[in-house]
Amino acid sequence: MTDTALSDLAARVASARRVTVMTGAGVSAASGVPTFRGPGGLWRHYRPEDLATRQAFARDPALVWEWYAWRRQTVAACRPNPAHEVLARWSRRDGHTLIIQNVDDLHVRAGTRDLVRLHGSLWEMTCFNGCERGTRSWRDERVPLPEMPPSCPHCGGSARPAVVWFGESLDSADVNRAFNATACDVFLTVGTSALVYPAAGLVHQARARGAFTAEINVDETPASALVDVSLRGPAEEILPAVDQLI
Ligand code: BV8
Repeated sequence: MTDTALSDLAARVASARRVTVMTGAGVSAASGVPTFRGPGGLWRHYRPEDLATRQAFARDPALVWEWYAWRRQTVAACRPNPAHEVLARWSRRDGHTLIIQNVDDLHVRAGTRDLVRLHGSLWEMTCFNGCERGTRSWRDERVPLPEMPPSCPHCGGSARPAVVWFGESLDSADVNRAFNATACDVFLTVGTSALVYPAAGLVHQARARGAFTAEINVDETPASALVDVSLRGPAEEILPAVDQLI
């Protein structure tokens, strides 16, 4: 990664009226949260896509809840890192939008404003049966959970994590906000493998709408060849470096 690429991105962010950033699991890696596809991404021998589905939960809610309890326990011991902190500061500027795929809420804990949370939160629950009052999510940050698997306080049925599972549609309001944010001057993706849709489609839309597009990732991704500049390195180092130059 050349200094020119770094200063070029900083100059673009500094002069932009509208900046949209989208993050993935890589932004929380330095905080100790396992990514999905990196080392430690596999829980026992299950692929996340095998557990994060309605079918998997219906088949074995105790197993799926054990996985989510493990992730809550892991994240509870983690703190936002410098990447989260830079993006929290940027979120206070006019014209900045942060779109996140992560469900660990570390961006929230870093004090980020107005973020678009596409895939929900590990710390919220809804009723799996969709009972009337249990459709609205409730927050539960207890680690460990006193009751496993947890039940819906309204109908006594199973509670589920308020996350978007594979095969489930995202909240249309979040998708609209994310789509509207692709009308920007700079669209920056940070720490995402750009494999999960519809999130992975946003950089394409931003490019089609004339935005300068950039990527920060330790590895190459399917988006690397598409974006105007791809900065190879850890987000917790590159974002503070860009921020310094603004
Ligand atoms: C849907 C919540 C409508 C749950 C998550 C089009 C084409 C192909 C497939 C589809 C398509 N449209 C829909 C699909 C199906 C599916 C999909 O995309 N499948 C993929 C796997 C091919 N999408 C869906 O099902 C979506 N729903 O489309 O509904 C519909 C309905 C029915 C039928 C059709 C359509 C729902 C998607 C949301 C799923 N829920 N999370 C939970 O967490 O338990 S997704 C979950 O995985 C995360 O939230 C995140 O989004 C994704 C993981 O991706 P990343 O965050 O990028 O993490 P990953 O580990 O992969 O990569 C980390 C990256 O960081 C790496 O590149 C690494 O190099 C880098 N890195 C590591 N360390 C660092 C770093 N970079 C910088 N610094 C570091 N230090």
